[in-house]
Amino acid sequence: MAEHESLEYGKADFVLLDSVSMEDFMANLKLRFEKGRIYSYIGEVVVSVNPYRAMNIYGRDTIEQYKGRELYERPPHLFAIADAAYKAMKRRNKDTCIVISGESGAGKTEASKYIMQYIAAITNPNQRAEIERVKNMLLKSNCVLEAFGNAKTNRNDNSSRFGKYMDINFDFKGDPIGGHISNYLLEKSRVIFQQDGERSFHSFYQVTSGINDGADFKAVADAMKVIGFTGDEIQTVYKILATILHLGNLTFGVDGDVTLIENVKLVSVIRELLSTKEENVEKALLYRTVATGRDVIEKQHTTQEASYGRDALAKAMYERLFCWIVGRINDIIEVKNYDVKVHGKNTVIGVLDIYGFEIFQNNSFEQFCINYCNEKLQQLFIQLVLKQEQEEYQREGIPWKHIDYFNNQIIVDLVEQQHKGIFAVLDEACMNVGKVTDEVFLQGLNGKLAKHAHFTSRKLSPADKSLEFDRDFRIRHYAGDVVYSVVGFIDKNKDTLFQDFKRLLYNSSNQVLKVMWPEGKLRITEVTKRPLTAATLFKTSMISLVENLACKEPYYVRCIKPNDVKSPLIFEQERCRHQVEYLGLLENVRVRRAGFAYRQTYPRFLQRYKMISKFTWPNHDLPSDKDAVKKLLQGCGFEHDVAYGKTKVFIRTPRTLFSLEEQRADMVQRIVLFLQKVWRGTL
Ligand code: AOV
Ligand code: MG
Repeated sequence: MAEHESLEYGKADFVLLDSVSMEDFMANLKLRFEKGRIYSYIGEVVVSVNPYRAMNIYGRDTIEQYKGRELYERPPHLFAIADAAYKAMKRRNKDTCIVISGESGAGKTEASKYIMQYIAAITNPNQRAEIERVKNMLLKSNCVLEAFGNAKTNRNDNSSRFGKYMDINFDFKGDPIGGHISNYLLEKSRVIFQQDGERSFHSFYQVTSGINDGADFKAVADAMKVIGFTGDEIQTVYKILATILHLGNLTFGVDGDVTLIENVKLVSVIRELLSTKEENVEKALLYRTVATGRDVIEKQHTTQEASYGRDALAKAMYERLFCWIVGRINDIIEVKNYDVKVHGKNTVIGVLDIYGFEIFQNNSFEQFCINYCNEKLQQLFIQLVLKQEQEEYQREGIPWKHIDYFNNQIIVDLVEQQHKGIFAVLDEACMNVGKVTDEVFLQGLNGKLAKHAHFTSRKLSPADKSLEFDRDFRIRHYAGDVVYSVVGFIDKNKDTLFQDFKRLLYNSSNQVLKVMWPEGKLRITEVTKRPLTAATLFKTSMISLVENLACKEPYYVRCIKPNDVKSPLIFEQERCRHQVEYLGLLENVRVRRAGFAYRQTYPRFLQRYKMISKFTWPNHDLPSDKDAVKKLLQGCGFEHDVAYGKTKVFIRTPRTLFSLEEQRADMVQRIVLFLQKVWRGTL
């Protein structure tokens, strides 16, 4: 295990600690951070601490050091795990994924970019032009998505406000031939409202060319060109941004009982940007078409309704724009049928970079979704790393003392369970025909979740003065307590956009804009289906994300944020300890330490290694494959490092496996030479 690393930097792998207590873990983590060793391992899991300074460890020379090496041959690094995922995919034809988790600002997005850069750097040794083109587009897509999907928050200056999962497809040679991006719930409310000290999405400052953002604007426009966006498309993107900015300045007033737009000049500007008729823009902003029985009438908005409609339009246009950009990138980078024919079956490496767990002064529907997403990923980690592992030892009859951990399934259920989960209660409240308010939703929660250990509200704990009546509920998340304000939950979940706006945009003479709004084709009388709620859509997408990850071979990066002030020097002990605790890292070390790095069924193990022992080569005459494997491993002197289960042999350290591999390679070589001699008759 990276033993060449001097001990003055602490233990490179937490599994090697003399004793596994929180104190020992923290001392090692702190020492390594202070010595500039930001990466460590727990077996094959990378633990990363955000250095908050430029590190000279991502260059070409470092890449060369990791290329094709085994994990424990070099000091811990993201590159090592990227290489491991790549090797597993290439050698064993397996789909793999790299799951990056940690709270907001911990370094997930930076890690995902280094991983992609590494994969790009080690592939396509023959410099095939088509592959270089694909690689370039995959890398450039990051720049575009960050401009439109990231923003400055009080936790992170470049905070991801959407979840991103990217598959990279490889051909049989192991070269990237395409990719696919899935995006999850963009925090679109940011378009119209930001908390104190925060900003809207980077893209808006780039078009208005603020101090730092002017140069970025060019970089993003260039990246879009490289990816293959047309001139018309890029222009439309900036027209949409400008429209949204103008909508933000639009105000409504009344004259008698007529609602009107106060700054009419803006309407002309918007009309021009959207290539629609002036009166259409004005009408869509002030009236709503409603179907009453067989009649269709134009109903005038109150100023309040008009403002609501304006904001909904701004948010929807931005969200639609973002999804359209992702869709266009996918059109271009997607592996085409033709490619599959040329390159044969392909395998993928998926990289997941989502928005991290966050707690703000005021937490709303968006934080609720983001934190639920983090609960789902923690659950996946528990399932794959802590639970299944231990269950397998028990199933195989390996002596095993159960290692306890906090299972957050109870919180996942609290949110997503049918009928009584928070999402279900929210959807139910939104279905009500009568007066639907956020308070009604909170009452629903109080009724259904009164006894839940991870849920509370002022009504349920009257003594808790930190919670407001009719407004707050608190969830005990795996990563900490969060108070959510129900204000806006109903609206955000229903996510209503009047059909008049969709028609307006669909009827634009700008073809790029038109294709973003296909449902604008429908007349009000043809709109019959109630759209799915935001909560239902998000829940469904999270469940399918987890299913997708669970069927791949997972690699983990666990990111830790050392302090709240973005300092490269401060290692806040308590803050870090809390993260180590909730990420379950100590339990991870314990399971790993007591456990085994490698396992294989007896027949398959023999198939691979039988040539290294005279008892098993070419065939064994022992009563069972299990006995044969025992004999083989005894012969090699590895008895101390293995355990024999009912159907599988378990090997504790990777070094033993490595040594078996070396012996095998050696024997294969000798067998080949022997056969050559037999052929030539020179034996
Ligand atoms: P996140 O993705 O985990 O937060 P980022 O990856 O955006 O966090 O990291 C936040 C900031 O920390 C970056 O903008 C860098 O300034 C710094 N940083 C992170 N990793 C490194 C590194 N390896 N080397 C140097 N600086 C680094 V969020 O998206 O908010 O959950 O939602
Ligand atoms: Mg991020």
